Amino acid sequence: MKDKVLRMLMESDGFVSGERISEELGVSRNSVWKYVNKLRSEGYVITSVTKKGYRIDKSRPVYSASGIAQALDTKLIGRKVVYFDELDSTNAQAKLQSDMPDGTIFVAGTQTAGRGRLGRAWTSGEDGVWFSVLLKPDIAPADAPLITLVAGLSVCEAIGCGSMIKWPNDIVLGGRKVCGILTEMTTEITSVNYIVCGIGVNLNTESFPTELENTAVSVYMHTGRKTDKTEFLSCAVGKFDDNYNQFLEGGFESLRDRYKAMCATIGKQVKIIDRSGEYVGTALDVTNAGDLTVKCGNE
Ligand code: BT5
Repeated sequence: MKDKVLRMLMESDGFVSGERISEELGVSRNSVWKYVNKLRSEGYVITSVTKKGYRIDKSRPVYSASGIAQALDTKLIGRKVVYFDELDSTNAQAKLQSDMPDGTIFVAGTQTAGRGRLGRAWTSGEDGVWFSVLLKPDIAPADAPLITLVAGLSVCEAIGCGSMIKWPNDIVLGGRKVCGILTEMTTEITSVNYIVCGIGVNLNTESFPTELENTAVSVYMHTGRKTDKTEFLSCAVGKFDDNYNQFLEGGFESLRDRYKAMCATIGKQVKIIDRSGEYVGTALDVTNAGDLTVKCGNE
Protein backbone atom coordinates (compact mmCIF):
# COMPACT_ATOMS: atom_id res chain seq x y z
CA MET A 1 0.00 0.00 0.00
CA LYS A 2 2.85 2.36 0.87
CA ASP A 3 4.23 1.72 -2.63
CA LYS A 4 0.87 2.69 -4.14
CA VAL A 5 0.85 5.94 -2.15
CA LEU A 6 4.36 6.64 -3.41
CA ARG A 7 3.33 5.88 -6.99
CA MET A 8 0.41 8.34 -6.76
CA LEU A 9 2.66 11.06 -5.37
CA MET A 10 5.35 10.43 -8.00
CA GLU A 11 2.83 10.49 -10.84
CA SER A 12 1.49 13.91 -9.85
CA ASP A 13 3.16 17.22 -10.71
CA GLY A 14 1.68 19.04 -7.73
CA PHE A 15 -0.26 18.30 -4.58
CA VAL A 16 -2.42 15.21 -4.18
CA SER A 17 -5.11 15.49 -1.55
CA GLY A 18 -5.28 12.97 1.27
CA GLU A 19 -8.93 12.50 0.35
CA ARG A 20 -8.11 11.47 -3.22
CA ILE A 21 -5.44 9.02 -2.09
CA SER A 22 -7.75 7.53 0.51
CA GLU A 23 -10.61 7.16 -2.02
CA GLU A 24 -8.47 5.70 -4.81
CA LEU A 25 -6.69 3.23 -2.58
CA GLY A 26 -9.66 2.44 -0.32
CA VAL A 27 -7.88 3.26 2.96
CA SER A 28 -8.59 5.79 5.70
CA ARG A 29 -7.09 9.31 5.69
CA ASN A 30 -5.27 8.36 8.87
CA SER A 31 -3.65 5.39 7.12
CA VAL A 32 -2.56 7.66 4.25
CA TRP A 33 -0.88 9.91 6.79
CA LYS A 34 0.89 6.88 8.32
CA TYR A 35 2.15 5.72 4.90
CA VAL A 36 3.39 9.22 4.14
CA ASN A 37 5.33 9.23 7.40
CA LYS A 38 6.83 5.83 6.60
CA LEU A 39 7.99 7.20 3.26
CA ARG A 40 9.49 10.21 5.03
CA SER A 41 11.42 7.88 7.33
CA GLU A 42 12.85 6.20 4.20
CA GLY A 43 14.23 9.57 3.11
CA TYR A 44 11.50 10.99 0.87
CA VAL A 45 10.86 14.70 1.25
CA ILE A 46 7.07 15.09 1.30
CA THR A 47 5.48 18.46 2.03
CA SER A 48 1.98 18.53 3.47
CA VAL A 49 -0.20 21.64 3.27
CA THR A 50 -3.66 21.96 4.81
CA LYS A 51 -6.47 21.74 2.24
CA LYS A 52 -4.00 20.91 -0.56
CA GLY A 53 -2.59 17.57 0.51
CA TYR A 54 0.84 16.04 -0.10
CA ARG A 55 3.58 16.83 -2.59
CA ILE A 56 6.76 14.81 -3.06
CA ASP A 57 10.13 16.29 -3.99
CA LYS A 58 10.99 14.29 -7.10
CA SER A 59 14.40 15.91 -7.51
CA ARG A 60 15.80 13.76 -4.70
CA PRO A 61 15.92 10.14 -5.79
CA VAL A 62 15.75 7.75 -2.88
CA TYR A 63 17.12 4.26 -3.19
CA SER A 64 14.63 2.30 -1.10
CA ALA A 65 12.25 -0.67 -1.21
CA SER A 66 9.29 1.59 -2.02
CA GLY A 67 11.21 3.62 -4.62
CA ILE A 68 12.35 0.47 -6.39
CA ALA A 69 8.96 -1.24 -6.15
CA GLN A 70 7.09 1.73 -7.58
CA ALA A 71 9.55 1.97 -10.49
CA LEU A 72 8.98 -1.68 -11.43
CA ASP A 73 6.17 -3.10 -13.51
CA THR A 74 7.15 -6.74 -13.96
CA LYS A 75 5.42 -10.11 -14.15
CA LEU A 76 7.58 -12.02 -11.65
CA ILE A 77 11.03 -10.65 -10.88
CA GLY A 78 10.88 -7.78 -8.39
CA ARG A 79 7.23 -8.18 -7.47
CA LYS A 80 8.60 -8.30 -3.95
CA VAL A 81 11.55 -6.08 -3.03
CA VAL A 82 13.69 -6.47 0.09
CA TYR A 83 16.04 -3.52 0.60
CA PHE A 84 18.83 -2.79 3.08
CA ASP A 85 21.04 0.31 3.13
CA GLU A 86 23.91 -1.98 4.10
CA LEU A 87 24.28 -5.76 4.00
CA ASP A 88 27.13 -8.23 4.11
CA SER A 89 26.03 -9.79 0.82
CA THR A 90 22.70 -9.81 -1.03
CA ASN A 91 23.33 -13.45 -2.03
CA ALA A 92 23.82 -14.42 1.62
CA GLN A 93 20.63 -12.54 2.57
CA ALA A 94 18.61 -14.14 -0.24
CA LYS A 95 19.71 -17.58 0.98
CA LEU A 96 18.68 -16.71 4.55
CA GLN A 97 15.26 -15.64 3.25
CA SER A 98 14.83 -18.37 0.66
CA ASP A 99 11.25 -18.91 1.85
CA MET A 100 10.30 -15.59 0.22
CA PRO A 101 8.25 -15.80 -2.99
CA ASP A 102 9.68 -16.72 -6.39
CA GLY A 103 11.12 -13.60 -8.04
CA THR A 104 11.86 -11.65 -4.83
CA ILE A 105 14.81 -9.29 -5.22
CA PHE A 106 17.23 -8.41 -2.44
CA VAL A 107 18.95 -5.07 -2.91
CA ALA A 108 21.72 -3.40 -0.89
CA GLY A 109 22.92 0.20 -0.89
CA THR A 110 26.38 -1.11 -0.03
CA GLN A 111 27.80 -4.54 0.76
CA THR A 112 30.41 -5.08 3.44
CA ALA A 113 31.29 -8.63 2.31
CA GLY A 114 30.25 -8.83 -1.36
CA ARG A 115 31.31 -12.16 -2.83
CA GLY A 116 32.50 -13.42 -6.17
CA ARG A 117 32.99 -17.02 -7.23
CA LEU A 118 35.24 -19.43 -5.31
CA GLY A 119 35.17 -17.20 -2.22
CA ARG A 120 36.69 -14.21 -4.02
CA ALA A 121 35.80 -10.73 -2.73
CA TRP A 122 33.56 -8.30 -4.65
CA THR A 123 34.14 -4.58 -4.00
CA SER A 124 30.71 -3.01 -3.43
CA GLY A 125 30.69 0.66 -2.40
CA GLU A 126 27.65 2.92 -2.40
CA ASP A 127 27.95 3.91 -6.05
CA GLY A 128 27.08 0.51 -7.49
CA VAL A 129 23.97 -1.59 -7.92
CA TRP A 130 24.13 -4.85 -5.95
CA PHE A 131 21.18 -7.20 -5.97
CA SER A 132 20.17 -10.85 -5.92
CA VAL A 133 17.16 -12.51 -7.47
CA LEU A 134 15.55 -15.50 -5.76
CA LEU A 135 14.13 -17.89 -8.37
CA LYS A 136 12.24 -21.16 -8.02
CA PRO A 137 11.97 -22.49 -11.56
CA ASP A 138 10.71 -25.92 -12.47
CA ILE A 139 13.85 -26.88 -14.39
CA ALA A 140 16.47 -29.63 -14.17
CA PRO A 141 19.51 -28.79 -12.01
CA ALA A 142 21.70 -29.21 -15.11
CA ASP A 143 19.88 -26.28 -16.75
CA ALA A 144 20.34 -23.91 -13.80
CA PRO A 145 23.62 -22.39 -15.10
CA LEU A 146 21.58 -21.04 -18.02
CA ILE A 147 20.07 -18.55 -15.56
CA THR A 148 23.50 -16.87 -15.42
CA LEU A 149 23.40 -16.43 -19.19
CA VAL A 150 19.87 -15.01 -19.08
CA ALA A 151 20.95 -12.58 -16.34
CA GLY A 152 24.07 -11.59 -18.27
CA LEU A 153 22.11 -10.89 -21.43
CA SER A 154 19.60 -8.79 -19.47
CA VAL A 155 22.16 -6.68 -17.63
CA CYS A 156 24.19 -6.19 -20.79
CA GLU A 157 21.05 -4.92 -22.54
CA ALA A 158 20.38 -2.59 -19.59
CA ILE A 159 23.91 -1.18 -19.59
CA GLY A 160 24.02 -0.76 -23.38
CA CYS A 161 26.74 1.67 -24.56
CA GLY A 162 28.74 -1.09 -26.25
CA SER A 163 28.97 -3.45 -23.27
CA MET A 164 29.57 -7.11 -24.11
CA ILE A 165 29.21 -10.43 -22.30
CA LYS A 166 32.33 -12.37 -21.42
CA TRP A 167 30.96 -15.91 -21.27
CA PRO A 168 29.62 -17.02 -18.90
CA ASN A 169 29.32 -14.47 -16.10
CA ASP A 170 31.06 -11.14 -16.73
CA ILE A 171 30.00 -8.00 -18.56
CA VAL A 172 32.79 -5.89 -19.97
CA LEU A 173 32.96 -2.31 -21.19
CA GLY A 174 35.99 -1.41 -23.27
CA GLY A 175 37.61 -4.70 -22.21
CA ARG A 176 37.22 -4.09 -18.44
CA LYS A 177 34.80 -5.71 -16.03
CA VAL A 178 31.73 -3.59 -15.29
CA CYS A 179 29.51 -6.38 -13.89
CA GLY A 180 29.91 -9.79 -12.29
CA ILE A 181 27.26 -12.43 -11.69
CA LEU A 182 27.29 -15.10 -8.99
CA THR A 183 24.65 -17.81 -9.31
CA GLU A 184 24.19 -20.22 -6.43
CA MET A 185 21.59 -22.93 -5.92
CA THR A 186 20.33 -25.75 -3.77
CA THR A 187 18.93 -28.81 -5.50
CA GLU A 188 17.53 -32.27 -5.05
CA ILE A 189 18.73 -34.95 -7.48
CA THR A 190 16.16 -34.08 -10.12
CA SER A 191 14.82 -30.68 -9.14
CA VAL A 192 15.91 -27.21 -8.13
CA ASN A 193 14.91 -25.95 -4.66
CA TYR A 194 15.94 -22.40 -5.39
CA ILE A 195 18.47 -20.37 -7.29
CA VAL A 196 20.02 -17.11 -6.12
CA CYS A 197 21.37 -15.04 -8.95
CA GLY A 198 23.51 -12.17 -7.61
CA ILE A 199 24.38 -9.29 -9.87
CA GLY A 200 26.87 -6.50 -9.21
CA VAL A 201 27.16 -3.51 -11.53
CA ASN A 202 29.71 -0.72 -11.13
CA LEU A 203 27.40 2.12 -12.03
CA ASN A 204 28.67 5.48 -10.77
CA THR A 205 32.01 4.41 -9.25
CA GLU A 206 34.63 7.13 -9.73
CA SER A 207 37.72 5.09 -8.91
CA PHE A 208 38.72 1.58 -7.84
CA PRO A 209 41.33 0.30 -5.37
CA THR A 210 44.78 -0.15 -6.93
CA GLU A 211 44.40 -3.90 -7.42
CA LEU A 212 41.34 -3.38 -9.66
CA GLU A 213 42.53 -0.22 -11.43
CA ASN A 214 43.49 -1.97 -14.66
CA THR A 215 40.71 -4.53 -14.83
CA ALA A 216 37.53 -2.84 -13.53
CA VAL A 217 35.43 -0.02 -14.96
CA SER A 218 32.13 1.67 -14.16
CA VAL A 219 29.43 2.87 -16.50
CA TYR A 220 30.24 6.42 -15.33
CA MET A 221 33.98 6.05 -16.07
CA HIS A 222 33.12 4.86 -19.57
CA THR A 223 30.37 7.33 -20.48
CA GLY A 224 31.08 10.33 -18.23
CA ARG A 225 27.44 10.27 -17.12
CA LYS A 226 25.98 9.32 -13.74
CA THR A 227 22.81 7.23 -13.70
CA ASP A 228 20.16 7.11 -11.01
CA LYS A 229 20.47 3.73 -9.25
CA THR A 230 16.71 3.12 -9.05
CA GLU A 231 16.34 3.89 -12.76
CA PHE A 232 19.12 1.50 -13.72
CA LEU A 233 17.96 -1.25 -11.37
CA SER A 234 14.39 -1.09 -12.66
CA CYS A 235 15.63 -1.25 -16.24
CA ALA A 236 17.87 -4.28 -15.51
CA VAL A 237 15.16 -6.08 -13.51
CA GLY A 238 12.59 -5.33 -16.25
CA LYS A 239 14.83 -6.88 -18.90
CA PHE A 240 15.63 -9.85 -16.66
CA ASP A 241 11.90 -10.40 -16.12
CA ASP A 242 11.17 -10.33 -19.89
CA ASN A 243 14.09 -12.57 -20.79
CA TYR A 244 13.48 -14.98 -17.91
CA ASN A 245 9.83 -15.47 -18.87
CA GLN A 246 10.91 -16.02 -22.47
CA PHE A 247 13.49 -18.55 -21.24
CA LEU A 248 10.85 -20.47 -19.24
CA GLU A 249 8.59 -20.62 -22.29
CA GLY A 250 11.02 -21.14 -25.15
CA GLY A 251 14.30 -22.24 -23.54
CA PHE A 252 17.69 -20.58 -23.98
CA GLU A 253 17.31 -21.36 -27.69
CA SER A 254 14.84 -18.48 -27.96
CA LEU A 255 17.41 -16.01 -26.57
CA ARG A 256 20.50 -17.52 -28.13
CA ASP A 257 20.85 -15.23 -31.17
CA ARG A 258 20.61 -12.12 -28.99
CA TYR A 259 23.09 -13.62 -26.53
CA LYS A 260 25.58 -14.44 -29.27
CA ALA A 261 25.32 -10.96 -30.75
CA MET A 262 26.46 -9.53 -27.38
CA CYS A 263 29.03 -12.22 -26.58
CA ALA A 264 32.59 -10.90 -26.72
CA THR A 265 34.06 -14.38 -26.24
CA ILE A 266 33.06 -15.79 -29.63
CA GLY A 267 36.00 -15.62 -32.04
CA LYS A 268 38.48 -15.02 -29.20
CA GLN A 269 41.26 -17.23 -27.93
CA VAL A 270 40.31 -18.92 -24.66
CA LYS A 271 42.04 -21.16 -22.17
CA ILE A 272 40.18 -24.23 -20.96
CA ILE A 273 41.19 -25.61 -17.60
CA ASP A 274 39.76 -28.98 -16.59
CA ARG A 275 40.84 -32.05 -14.66
CA SER A 276 42.82 -33.41 -17.58
CA GLY A 277 44.87 -30.26 -18.10
CA GLU A 278 44.93 -26.86 -19.83
CA TYR A 279 44.11 -26.24 -23.49
CA VAL A 280 44.12 -23.13 -25.64
CA GLY A 281 41.64 -22.74 -28.48
CA THR A 282 39.28 -20.40 -30.32
CA ALA A 283 35.71 -19.97 -29.06
CA LEU A 284 33.31 -20.69 -31.91
CA ASP A 285 29.77 -20.70 -30.58
CA VAL A 286 27.41 -20.80 -27.61
CA THR A 287 25.08 -23.80 -27.88
CA ASN A 288 21.40 -24.13 -26.96
CA ALA A 289 22.60 -25.74 -23.74
CA GLY A 290 24.62 -22.60 -22.99
CA ASP A 291 27.99 -24.32 -23.50
CA LEU A 292 30.88 -22.67 -25.28
CA THR A 293 32.24 -24.66 -28.23
CA VAL A 294 35.96 -24.26 -28.66
CA LYS A 295 38.23 -25.34 -31.52
CA CYS A 296 41.53 -26.62 -30.20
CA GLY A 297 44.63 -27.26 -32.34
CA ASN A 298 43.85 -28.50 -35.87
CA GLU A 299 40.59 -30.35 -35.11
C1 BT5 B 1 32.06 -12.35 -9.96
O1 BT5 B 1 32.94 -13.23 -9.38
O2 BT5 B 1 32.29 -11.62 -10.89
C2 BT5 B 1 30.70 -12.34 -9.28
C3 BT5 B 1 30.41 -11.04 -8.60
C4 BT5 B 1 29.00 -11.01 -8.06
C5 BT5 B 1 28.74 -9.81 -7.22
C6 BT5 B 1 27.29 -9.72 -6.83
S1 BT5 B 1 26.92 -8.20 -6.05
C7 BT5 B 1 25.37 -8.79 -5.57
C8 BT5 B 1 25.56 -10.23 -5.13
N1 BT5 B 1 25.96 -10.33 -3.75
C9 BT5 B 1 27.20 -10.83 -3.61
O3 BT5 B 1 27.79 -11.00 -2.51
N2 BT5 B 1 27.71 -11.11 -4.82
C10 BT5 B 1 26.78 -10.81 -5.88
P1 BT5 B 1 34.36 -13.58 -9.97
O4 BT5 B 1 34.23 -13.95 -11.42
O5 BT5 B 1 34.91 -14.58 -9.04
O6 BT5 B 1 35.16 -12.22 -9.91
C11 BT5 B 1 35.70 -11.75 -8.70
C12 BT5 B 1 36.93 -10.94 -9.06
O7 BT5 B 1 36.54 -9.72 -9.70
C13 BT5 B 1 37.72 -10.49 -7.83
O8 BT5 B 1 38.66 -11.46 -7.47
C14 BT5 B 1 38.37 -9.20 -8.31
O9 BT5 B 1 39.53 -9.50 -9.07
C15 BT5 B 1 37.36 -8.65 -9.29
N3 BT5 B 1 36.49 -7.62 -8.66
C16 BT5 B 1 36.13 -7.46 -7.37
N4 BT5 B 1 35.29 -6.45 -7.22
C17 BT5 B 1 35.11 -5.93 -8.45
C18 BT5 B 1 34.33 -4.86 -8.96
N5 BT5 B 1 33.54 -4.10 -8.18
N6 BT5 B 1 34.38 -4.62 -10.30
C19 BT5 B 1 35.14 -5.36 -11.11
N7 BT5 B 1 35.90 -6.37 -10.70
C20 BT5 B 1 35.88 -6.66 -9.38
